[in-house]
Amino acid sequence: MVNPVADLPALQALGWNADDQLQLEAWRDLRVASDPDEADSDSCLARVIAVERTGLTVAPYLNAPDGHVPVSGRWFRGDEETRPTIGDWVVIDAQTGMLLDMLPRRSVIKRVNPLGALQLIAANVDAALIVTSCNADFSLERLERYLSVVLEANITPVLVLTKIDLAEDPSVFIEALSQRFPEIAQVSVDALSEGAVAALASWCTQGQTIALLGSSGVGKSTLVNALSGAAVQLTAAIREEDGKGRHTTTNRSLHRLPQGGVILDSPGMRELQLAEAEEGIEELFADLEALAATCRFNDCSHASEPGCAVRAAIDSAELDEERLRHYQSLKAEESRNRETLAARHARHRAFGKKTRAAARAKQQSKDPDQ
Ligand SMILES: Nc1nc2c(ncn2[C@@H]2O[C@H](COP(=O)(O)OP(=O)(O)OP(=O)(O)O)[C@@H](O)[C@H]2O)c(=O)[nH]1
Ligand SMILES: [Mg+2]
Ligand SMILES: [Zn+2]
Repeated sequence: MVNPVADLPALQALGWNADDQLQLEAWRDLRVASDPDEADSDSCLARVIAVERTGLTVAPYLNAPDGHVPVSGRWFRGDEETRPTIGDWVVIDAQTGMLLDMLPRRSVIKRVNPLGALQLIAANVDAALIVTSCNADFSLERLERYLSVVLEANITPVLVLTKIDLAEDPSVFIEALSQRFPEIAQVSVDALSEGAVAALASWCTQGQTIALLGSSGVGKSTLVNALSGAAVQLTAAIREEDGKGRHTTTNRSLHRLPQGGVILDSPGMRELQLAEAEEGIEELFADLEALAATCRFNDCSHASEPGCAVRAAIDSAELDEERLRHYQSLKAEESRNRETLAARHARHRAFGKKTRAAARAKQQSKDPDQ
């Protein structure tokens, strides 16, 4: 049975915390209930630090020197949500080094990828640094997307504004953020300066897993390097012509920080299409939701209905009309994507059933006694 006490310092160096311990206990209760022999098995815990086509890289490195854990087909056949992703805690057979199981996640960041499929970005994250810079990347609408996804996952969001040294007047950006997102923690930095480390230190302590999210070129890897005190990630100048990044980082990776936490660097995203984020949107627009609840009609579209509290708030300049538009379009996108994903999922399952039935039929025709 997994006994994390023996490995505790190694696990803690990878971000293991009290919440992970609770997840382990929940998993253990389930396993022992379904298979009492499990209590005697020889297995250990590790964290997924990279995902490859043929398997996973985990740490601590166990008996495989490079930490590579081959993964049997069963893990890759299933739904995206049941496959291990970066940040997952997995149970490994101490003898064979094979993947046995995965602990239930305490948080997961997901999106719909450009091909329209669900993609997990990271699991078991405590704080997400949503990075934007004082240039053309800056978009309140984009930040609302990231915030909806992060709040949905019960992860603490932190808005990080970089390149304040390059802006003529950074206070314009800083104020726009605090005005639009008064409840969300916010820091503004020159990511190349010493000050960046101090500004982010409180989120990077022992037991914390931090994920960096944002477009290409905003300075995510620069922040990893600043916090690490070493050039662990490649960075590159953005394009002169349009200020866009060059997609320098191409793989997700997890790094230990001298402050005790671990940080996930990820490739800049061209767009963050919402997967499941209904509650995240509702949390981000809680004031609007509360207003809408006082409209005369339950199904008020806040267009021209009588007794519309949202319209009244816009008319009295209490509410910015742009926020209503963003809210409505995020809600519509979210429900559209949810329906598409559900349909995809159903097709996928039906296809799996059909191929299994065909394989069985083939087997039976070979073996007439069956
Ligand atoms: N002056 C200044 N330059 C910065 C700052 N942050 C990042 N940069 C520069 O911006 C460029 C892009 O930074 P990266 O860290 O590579 O950006 P990234 O977000 O990791 O980009 P991808 O890996 O493509 O997603 C580099 O040339 C950095 O040196 C900042 O706060 N001030
Ligand atoms: Mg990068
Ligand atoms: Zn209304």
